[in-house]
Amino acid sequence: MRMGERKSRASGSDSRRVSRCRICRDRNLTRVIDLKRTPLANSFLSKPNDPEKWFPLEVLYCNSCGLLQLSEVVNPNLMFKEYPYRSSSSNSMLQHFRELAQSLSSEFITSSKQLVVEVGSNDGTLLSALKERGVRVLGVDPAANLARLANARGVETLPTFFDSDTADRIRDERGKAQVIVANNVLAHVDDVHEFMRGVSSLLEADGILSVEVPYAGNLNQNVEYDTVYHEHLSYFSVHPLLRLFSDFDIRLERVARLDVHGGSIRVTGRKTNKKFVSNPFVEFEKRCGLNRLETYQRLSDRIEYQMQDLRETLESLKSEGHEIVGYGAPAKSTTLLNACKIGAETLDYVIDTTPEKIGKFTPGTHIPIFRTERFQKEQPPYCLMLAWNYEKEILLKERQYTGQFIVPIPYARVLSRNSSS
Ligand code: DWN
Repeated sequence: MRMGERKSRASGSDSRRVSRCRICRDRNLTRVIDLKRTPLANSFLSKPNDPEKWFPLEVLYCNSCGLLQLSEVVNPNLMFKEYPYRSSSSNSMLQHFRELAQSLSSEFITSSKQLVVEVGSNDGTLLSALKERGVRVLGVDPAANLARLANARGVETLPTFFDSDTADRIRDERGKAQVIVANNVLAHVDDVHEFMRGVSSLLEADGILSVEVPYAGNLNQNVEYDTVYHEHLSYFSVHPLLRLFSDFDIRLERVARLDVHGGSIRVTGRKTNKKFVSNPFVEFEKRCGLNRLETYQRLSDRIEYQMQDLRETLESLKSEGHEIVGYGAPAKSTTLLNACKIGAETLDYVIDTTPEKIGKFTPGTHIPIFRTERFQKEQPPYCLMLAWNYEKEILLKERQYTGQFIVPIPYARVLSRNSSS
């Protein structure tokens, strides 16, 4: 039992063990990362002693197609039916989606009759920007709370998971889609073949699929172990994606590296029955060793070192009597805090801007979450930047902060006062 895991253990129906690779179906899977049992990343508690479910958090490497994937698949109904994460929760992501709307509409949409469908459309941030450009849009998102937010802002959103049935219903009622967007969604999908069957069925003959996923290259390069949590079933590199796309007549045409979420890739594919060619990115990944088991076995050792280093950094500050708080309550902080065994004995509180998180307690570690204003008023001497992927935005926003930020990834750094790292 882990610290805090005094509550109900998950019942069998809440999850299943993986025995075959999600993409190539091979059984030759090797465990490369083990972050032990953790609670669900976005299961914030109303009261600190509310029951919570814990699950193993292990990453497997497929020795056949190279996909990194979790060993345990948690029932998506436990994670996505009410969802506390909003795409609009940072200026960085608002700007990111405005730019994406501009590029999608200018490059792929030639008529207001053409349809853009976003799977995992969240609160409608991207589709709202596309709609402002006169694009016909439709959202699909299983989170009832987010679908309500999107519909209230005029972005029609179906509150359901995406699969071939949903795709056929959309096609029959509204016609085929010229563009399907899936940002930070494919990594969350267990049956990716069913997902791609729906994409292929819904897309026009020359339709475009635009997918953003956290990149396994960044996970490896920056030791981003906290981006491993139960919502993220897969950790993609281009090589396995190329194979998945081609299995469903989607030719991968472009790979772009993005800074968002600790480093992501945007892969753009076009539906076609033409012959496929490999992508130069696959050669880049071979040079980086992303297609080799030993790369991720080494990553596991680097993760253990970084977690210990962070623990020691915080313990040293606490032993000197300093107060430390947390900045942001991202999903990734659930992994970081629970895997590193950092709890309320270390962080006095965490702050966040998300209405659904304020007043709640962090999963597993039960640290209270307050508004940012408390941090700005109290000016605690140290602040662990749990939302480290927004370092620049936070440092700019908190330039009046008189204390010192501690940035945990890629390694524990204590920033000097009023400085960028
Ligand atoms: O895949 C996913 C990624 C894309 O988004 C989802 N499964 C879940 C979610 O992951 P996350 O929660 O780690 O995402 P963020 O965007 O890193 O979360 C940042 C958190 O920090 C939010 O709760 C908002 C908060 N925040 C804040 O309190 N003050 C963020 C900024 C920039 C701030 O100034």
